[in-house]
Amino acid sequence: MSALKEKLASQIDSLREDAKAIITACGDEKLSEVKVAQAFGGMRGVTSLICDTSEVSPETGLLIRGIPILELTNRLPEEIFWLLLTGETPDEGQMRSLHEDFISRSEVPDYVYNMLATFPLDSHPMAMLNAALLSLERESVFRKRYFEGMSKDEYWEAALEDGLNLIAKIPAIAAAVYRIRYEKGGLIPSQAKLGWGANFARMLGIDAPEEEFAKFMNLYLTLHSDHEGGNVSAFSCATVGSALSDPYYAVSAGLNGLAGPLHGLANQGCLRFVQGINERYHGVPTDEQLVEYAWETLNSGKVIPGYGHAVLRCPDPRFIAFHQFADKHFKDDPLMLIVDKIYRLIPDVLREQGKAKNPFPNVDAISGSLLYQYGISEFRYYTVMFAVSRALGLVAQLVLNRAVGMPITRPKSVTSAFIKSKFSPAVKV
Ligand code: CMX
Repeated sequence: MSALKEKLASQIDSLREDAKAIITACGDEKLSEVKVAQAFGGMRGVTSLICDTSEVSPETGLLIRGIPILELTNRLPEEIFWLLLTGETPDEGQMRSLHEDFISRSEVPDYVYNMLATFPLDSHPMAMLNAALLSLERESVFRKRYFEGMSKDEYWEAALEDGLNLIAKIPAIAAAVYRIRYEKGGLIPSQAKLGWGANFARMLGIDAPEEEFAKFMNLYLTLHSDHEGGNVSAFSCATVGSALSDPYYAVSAGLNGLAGPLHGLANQGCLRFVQGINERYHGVPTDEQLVEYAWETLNSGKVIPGYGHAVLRCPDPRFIAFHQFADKHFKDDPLMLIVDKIYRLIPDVLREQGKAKNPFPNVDAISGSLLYQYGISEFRYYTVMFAVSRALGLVAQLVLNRAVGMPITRPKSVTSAFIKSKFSPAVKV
């Protein structure tokens, strides 16, 4: 048994007992109420989910198992995965075991690459990634064991098997998407012993200083790994997984949500925004010019990409971590100077406009501009990198949900006619 499975196996009973004890002790307590406006408003502010891997504090941002993300920026993504799943940081032996486990599972079957090669070259890289993950579903241990009659107590083990296989393979698949979609030449063979993030960085074949780019990639993969349970990707993955669709279906569903411009795709929108400013003003604009540009954007009905957040009410610490990295490596680059200026000036513009509840940057305000520094100019690919990282959180949440026996997600809906007749009988239905 791998060290991770052993660790989880030792925790499962108490996880289940805890969940039962909580429901017995306070199952009737209210977490929140739902107003009509919230039912029409994407359930914003409705507290109704359990997620133990991470939480997003509106005032301070992401905490992974209670640890602020800014204290984890020197950790490898594999360590973060262990932490997300078990609530503990792995020791050296446990890390070695996880590393070896990923190496042993990393080979991607040829049919996945063959299928990717048949995609028309105007396909979206996120569609290619998700199609590849779905094609791997034929390998699902969860589905096979479910139909062999696996007991409910074993769901987590089978979900972990699929999840580990998926995580071990996703860097090579994502790198293949990049090289095939953008005609970068042959695939670069995996060297899984380099580590999950460094191997991904290498397989992309980017012309950048290898050690620095690997370091950046590890930071990137750590920062995007998880963001509690209610964001579109996590919630979609949990919902599909709750039907006992296997992890390939569930993770793919989550990553499809990540492809939306209001979620993961905002990173490419933000880089376009920064480049638009650079082009318009032939470099870094004056403060007045930047404010003018922001107002033009807002007045034309567009959002400022990379700013605002459904939960956060502070500068995203993931933005801060990237900002510190940029400061060290790309301090005088014009795009980074613009990113910096936007950070200084845009919050006041958004405050003055008075719509966005959070005028501060989220992680997408800078991540695309950093990728661009390393010569990755294919905007549409950026979300694929986000997806590689987010797979860690999605799998961790999925395994824990199966471990505690979370039932199928099924909130109740009502019709708008019901709402009118119940709360506003004067309004004609
Ligand atoms: N620029 C302009 N207007 C903004 C804005 C921004 N960056 N952020 C929010 N608003 C507007 C909303 O569009 C909304 O306007 P309407 O009332 O006209 O519909 C109003 O402010 C209130 O929105 P909110 O409650 O503050 O924000 P939401 O929870 O509805 O939406 C988010 C959150 C992220 C979708 C929104 O801030 C946004 O569109 N930001 C730009 C896109 C972005 O950066 N997305 C990445 C988010 C990170 C992630 O989850 O991946």
